Amino acid sequence: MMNSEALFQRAREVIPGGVNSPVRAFQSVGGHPRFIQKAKGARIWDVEGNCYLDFVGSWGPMLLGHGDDRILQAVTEAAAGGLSFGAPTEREVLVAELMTRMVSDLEMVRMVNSGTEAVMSAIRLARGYTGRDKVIKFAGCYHGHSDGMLVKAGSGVMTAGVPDSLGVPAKVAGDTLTAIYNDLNSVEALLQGNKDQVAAVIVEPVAANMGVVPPAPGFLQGLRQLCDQHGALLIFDEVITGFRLARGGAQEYFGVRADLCTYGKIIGGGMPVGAYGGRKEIMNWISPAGQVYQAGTLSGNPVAMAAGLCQLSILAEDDSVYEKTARLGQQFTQGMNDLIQRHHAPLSVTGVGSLACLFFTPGPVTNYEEAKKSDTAAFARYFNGMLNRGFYFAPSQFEAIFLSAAHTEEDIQAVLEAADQLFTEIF
Ligand code: KE4
Repeated sequence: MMNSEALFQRAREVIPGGVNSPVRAFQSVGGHPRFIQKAKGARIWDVEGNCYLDFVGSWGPMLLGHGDDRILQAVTEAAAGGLSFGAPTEREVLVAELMTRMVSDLEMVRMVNSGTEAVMSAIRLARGYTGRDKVIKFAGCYHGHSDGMLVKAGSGVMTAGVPDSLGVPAKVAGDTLTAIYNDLNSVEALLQGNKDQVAAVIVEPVAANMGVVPPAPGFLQGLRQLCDQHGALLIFDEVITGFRLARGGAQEYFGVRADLCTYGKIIGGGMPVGAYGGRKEIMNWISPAGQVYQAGTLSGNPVAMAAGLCQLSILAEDDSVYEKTARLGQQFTQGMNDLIQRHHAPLSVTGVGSLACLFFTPGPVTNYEEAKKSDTAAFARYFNGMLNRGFYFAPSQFEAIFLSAAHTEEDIQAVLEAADQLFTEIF
């Protein structure tokens, strides 16, 4: 098998930028992406056979770790019965029933094939339900690549330094209003200035696409109140936080109810699955029950549903996953804080549960503008130093560290020791 560099050369001839998703391309950290051959537990192996402790976890789906034998068996058994029928199956019902049992207030869900589709559909539903056109999002939050969401977006858009994408018509972008994360006044000003025109406020309950930026105390509760006052729906984009922060996601973790939630990643167990859901009186506006259209050839795909059903069934029963990953998150953030102090390093660390981020700015980082102060060149040196030591982090400052139940305290200790060495070199 060719090595990563040669494969990347070949890939760039036939795939834009050599990757099927921009942030994978290592553009902001230099060098070439590692082409991965296999993964198991908390580890991945590249095509040269190098082993890495993985802190990306496929950007969130791998809460149980890679290649969980129970999920592999579920997928294998499902595949033996055929890959796709384009007709309803029992498994889709089982997944929807399980999700609505795990998340209180979630009464009905529709399966789609990605987080982007889930968000795009939830926004169309909010517009159809309210009869309003405008949507408020937050600078630095990323909600997938549907046109209206590529306005001051985070993740790969932020990494590329292109806050808005070409190809999005001004009249479409014009219906997307941008507020400041953790700033309720900026939301209220937009709602007041667009009276009775805002269909929804969409928020990452923990922003994890500008690095990890936790909601300030009262921020999410404040959004709930503002949406109630102005007749807008509150959409929690839980593509990352859903079933990760808690069984009931961010709604349970923070005790704030959203009107609609979007999901992805974990609910597919590594297979392409997204979903959106909420109260029946809203969801029944979705075709064919209602007049808001949305469809998909592979939605509820039986093999993907088997993977999602298996992972969610494990999470529904096993409290230790949440206890352990939260404890590992604490160990990481506490250990990093100690190192930052000891090295007098101009860094700050954030974390919520099994999500964390090391910002290359002294912080505090509470929003997009503050996150953008990060020294991305220093981050690149850290990233490559870690990669060369066998630790695989997201190749961008503006992403998250994803911990899994397959990581151990020894793994976290090893990362902290490597960071200690690197900080000595860098600072
Ligand atoms: P997908 O269409 O990539 O499945 O989901 C889009 C999406 C929606 N909402 C949130 C909060 C998300 O984080 C995402 C996707 N997350 C990125 C990681 N920052 C996916 C990685 C990538 O784009 O390659």
